Amino acid sequence: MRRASLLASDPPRRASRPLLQTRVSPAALCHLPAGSPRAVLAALLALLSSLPPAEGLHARTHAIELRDRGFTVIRDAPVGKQLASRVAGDCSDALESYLERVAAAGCDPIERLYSFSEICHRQRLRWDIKLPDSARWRTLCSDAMAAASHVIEELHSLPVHEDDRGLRVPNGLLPARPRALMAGAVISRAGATMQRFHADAPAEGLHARLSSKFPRHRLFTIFIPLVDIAEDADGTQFWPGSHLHRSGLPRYEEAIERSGALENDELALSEMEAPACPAGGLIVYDYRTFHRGLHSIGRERPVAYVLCSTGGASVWSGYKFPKLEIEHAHTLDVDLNFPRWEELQRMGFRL
Ligand SMILES: O=C(O)CCC(=O)C(=O)O
Repeated sequence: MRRASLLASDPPRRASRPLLQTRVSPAALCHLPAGSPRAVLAALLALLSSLPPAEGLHARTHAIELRDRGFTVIRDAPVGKQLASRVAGDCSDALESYLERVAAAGCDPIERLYSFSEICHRQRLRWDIKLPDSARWRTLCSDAMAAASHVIEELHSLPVHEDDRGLRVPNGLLPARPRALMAGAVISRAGATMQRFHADAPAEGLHARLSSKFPRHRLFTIFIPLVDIAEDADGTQFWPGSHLHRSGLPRYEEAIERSGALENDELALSEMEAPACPAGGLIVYDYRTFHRGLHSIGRERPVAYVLCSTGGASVWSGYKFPKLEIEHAHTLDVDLNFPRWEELQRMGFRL
């Protein structure tokens, strides 16, 4: 189902930051003395300099979407296609080299589940990797952070959503400026199946509970698709509004009661959205929002990500990637530590 009500909550009370008061009225230009090119030039320059930056123009709209729906797509982010496509190449190379090293350590890189400090394989043909440091990678991450930060800071200047209110903690006490915690890339290859729906921060967990009390205590993931994503194709699917403290959990529980799993629930499925996003655009989502990676359409799909926090929220140091390096895998019992997918399925695990 497409978006029902885009901006359901209160309109923001204050004007968006980039809307400058110094705007020169084009009508004023008509009153400049004739034959005064300097004055015309000065007025034109003033007019141009008063225009808000492109991302600023949209910051409030994205902030309201992120607040109310749990995700927003910034299609005109400054990351750009060229940088995205180069980093896509870097992802491919890094993945290939990790897979060779995993195989050399005695672990089948496709048919087994494993987690190392460089690469995790939590679903067949979908990997989460750390990118080797490079100027390109740093630029991509910092451009993405800069664009997303406008939106996130704007979000913290808005009234809190009705369904997300907890303690009335004065908003000024915790930092509203996002802090990057970690970065990596999720790469799915031809043959990857649909992920299960998941929230990175489950509703009963510590992060969600603290978020419900402190409006600035938030984690956000910034996804940067590195190839063009079409709507309802092989991108990420989100459940709008599922992050909200008061209404998200009851909606989830009702779906489970009706159908046993979100994946089987017609009503929930009809509400899901898998937005289009060009390579180098951004999808920013609240960590509590339910989502899943869709099945592959026969290509490699890398998506870079930056995890960031506001209000002092954090994740533990071994989060996602454990300390164990690929090279040390051979010291472990492979069957015990890195089970085969087929074995896990036989044992009843839903992957
Ligand atoms: O593949 C995607 O689009 C989403 C990946 C994801 O959510 C995950 O790996 O947890």
